[in-house]
Amino acid sequence: MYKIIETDGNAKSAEFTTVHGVVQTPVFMNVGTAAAIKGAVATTDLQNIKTQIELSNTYHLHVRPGDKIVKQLGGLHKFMNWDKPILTDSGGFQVFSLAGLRKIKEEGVYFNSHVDGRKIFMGPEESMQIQSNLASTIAMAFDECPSSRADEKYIRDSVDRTTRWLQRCKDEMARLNSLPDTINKQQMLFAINQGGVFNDIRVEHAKVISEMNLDGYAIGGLAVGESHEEMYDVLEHVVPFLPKDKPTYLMGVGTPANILEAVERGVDFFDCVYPSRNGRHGHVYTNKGKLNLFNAKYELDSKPIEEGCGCPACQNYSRAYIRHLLKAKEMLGMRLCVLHNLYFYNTMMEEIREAIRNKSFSAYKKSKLEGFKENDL
Ligand code: PRF
Ligand code: ZN
Repeated sequence: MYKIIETDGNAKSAEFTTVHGVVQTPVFMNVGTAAAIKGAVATTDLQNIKTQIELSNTYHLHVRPGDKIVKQLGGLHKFMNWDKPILTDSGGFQVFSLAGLRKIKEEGVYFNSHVDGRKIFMGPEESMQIQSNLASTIAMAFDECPSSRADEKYIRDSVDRTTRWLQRCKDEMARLNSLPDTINKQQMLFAINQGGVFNDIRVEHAKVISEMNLDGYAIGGLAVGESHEEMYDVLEHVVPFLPKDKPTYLMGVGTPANILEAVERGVDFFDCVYPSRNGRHGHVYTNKGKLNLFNAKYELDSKPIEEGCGCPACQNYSRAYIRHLLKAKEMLGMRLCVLHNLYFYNTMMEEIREAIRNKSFSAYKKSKLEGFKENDL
């Protein structure tokens, strides 16, 4: 159930109710690709960094340890010891970005595992079966994310196939949710809008999938090489054609600035590896832009990463100490940076929700963007 609490222009703040609890939107999903947030962050840490919902990947968990093993162990929630919502991406995008040789056919995709090279086939039914075994809260439809360099004809054919795959995902999910030994019989399914930067294809596709009554609607195929302006333009065109009474999810985006721009255009859900990946490289977010803790100027800096930050790193340790840990290749250095960065993103989302609920989003966005300019890597 998706209940809008307040709107401010096209920005909206809502409550999305799932079997694993309520998600306050806009929300940033914390990425745990292989059932772990990279940087030695445990699910028991997440309550201290305001995480509402975690994201894992169908493809990775199918390859290792295997979704059937996860099912035997009671599903992903039990496996990871995380009882709040989990969204699983369908595998489509990961197959296209990771796997070696691959062949796309009407029935699905043939490819080689990035772990051991073995041949794997994944189509809409297989993706739904794997996600049902994982028993995530929200499953994503199996889609094709075409390259940003693909031509219009390729994109049109690909989007039509993604629509046919969506119907097959829906049918298979309904069948799986009715089976007695399915762990989460209330698993939800989100559709994915594609169409590259061709607004007419995007809008046409949005209209078709909106009629298909899914639990939520994602916008895929963005942040794959097009400019930020092109991405914002697609959002302005396509969001108005997605159902207003369902959540909207912009996949794989992005920087804090990207998120602010997309919220302003009506997006509710986000996910991105930036906060964890940057944290592992000692790059930390602050309200005055990103800092590189490897920089010599932090050698004697006894301040926290950000003054006033409530995260486990800033509450206890200095920039100088974390810089030392990073330089000494102590795992704790990465871990503290990742905890801070996720806390930063999750806190920004909290502020965004508050700003929308106070009808002051554009002032909030302006001041936030102004601050980021001060210091950027
Ligand atoms: N499709 C799927 N997952 C995704 C994407 C997509 O297009 C993207 C694109 N930014 C990120 N993750 N299934
Ligand atoms: Zn902090």
